[in-house]
Amino acid sequence: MPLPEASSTASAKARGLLLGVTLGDAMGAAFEGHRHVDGEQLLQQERATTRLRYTDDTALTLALARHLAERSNPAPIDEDSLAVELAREWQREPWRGYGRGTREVFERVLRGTAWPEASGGGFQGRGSYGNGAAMRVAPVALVGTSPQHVVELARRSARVTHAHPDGQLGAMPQSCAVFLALHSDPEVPLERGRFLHRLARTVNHAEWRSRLEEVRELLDEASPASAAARLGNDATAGASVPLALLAFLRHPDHPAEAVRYAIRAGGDTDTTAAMAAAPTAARTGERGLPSAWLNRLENAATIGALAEALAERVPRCR
Ligand code: F2R
Ligand code: MG
Ligand code: MG
Repeated sequence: MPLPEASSTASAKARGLLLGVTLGDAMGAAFEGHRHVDGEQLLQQERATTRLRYTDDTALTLALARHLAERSNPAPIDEDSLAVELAREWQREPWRGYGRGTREVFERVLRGTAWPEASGGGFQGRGSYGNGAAMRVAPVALVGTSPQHVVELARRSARVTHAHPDGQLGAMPQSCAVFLALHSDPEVPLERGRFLHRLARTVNHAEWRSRLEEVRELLDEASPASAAARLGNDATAGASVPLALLAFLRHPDHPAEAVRYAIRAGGDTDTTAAMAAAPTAARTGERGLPSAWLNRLENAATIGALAEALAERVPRCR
């Protein structure tokens, strides 16, 4: 699957990816924890003119993006540095709404504990299976050279805070979806069954294969509420990444619709909307994002500039 040739396309797609994550997060933040979100509530949020503020999902995505931008292939992740950089990002703006487990990991890292111990010490030594590693993983798709490479980068980026295997596994299909969408041609309809098959083959884990199979079963008809009832919509990786993938696959060429679907499903809305927007906007590029939302977004220029720095690293083909 060749990457479109023009570097302006790589730039537009990278900008779409990072700005899409941020918009999904910021649009969903107002509803995080709501059991149901009706169309009227969502419309009010869309019509508002107030600044759109993002949360921990974006803050950590940008920290990972900066980490990747400062390093070169073939080893773009240094876990010792990444753990400290993520923790410092939390320390800089702790009010962005972080998960309790991740906050505790960051406190330990900033006290000087090495990341394997800091990450492994959470949840009575089981480690976190929260969705915090999956929600921030999208930028690894910009530097990865193949699906296998991307999921390995995802696992390494995840384990500095999420020691539980499911916390790491959640980041793998999410990163792979963003990579495949980034390298897809938006002029050619996405073959959704084939897309899910590639995800399942790359992640190669029985429990996640069955989650992806459930997503396949819901591709054509499920309402957001029934999808949430079947797949889950909470702050764990296993009960949020499948819903986000479904939202993307329901609307692979329309980031705003993917975001609306994820938010209407309720629960961890900032995170599922951010994760749904990442592959969708990586596929369409920035032009797929509503300008009315972008105009309200905090730090949009800085985020766009970071995306352009990473766009230079997107491989031309694989
Ligand atoms: N934390 C929030 N939102 C609530 C507060 C927002 C409020 N508006 C505010 O401003 O304060 N959102 C963010 O957290 C989620 C990402 O979570 P992360 O980083 O993975 O954290 P954590 O705590 O490790 O895991 C999240 C939950 O998963 C469950 N869990 C994880 N591992 C577990 C284990 N081994 N055993 C049992 N439960 C486990 C827990 O319920 C954790 O709280 C995103 O939503 C982000 O937006
Ligand atoms: Mg959040
Ligand atoms: Mg959340």
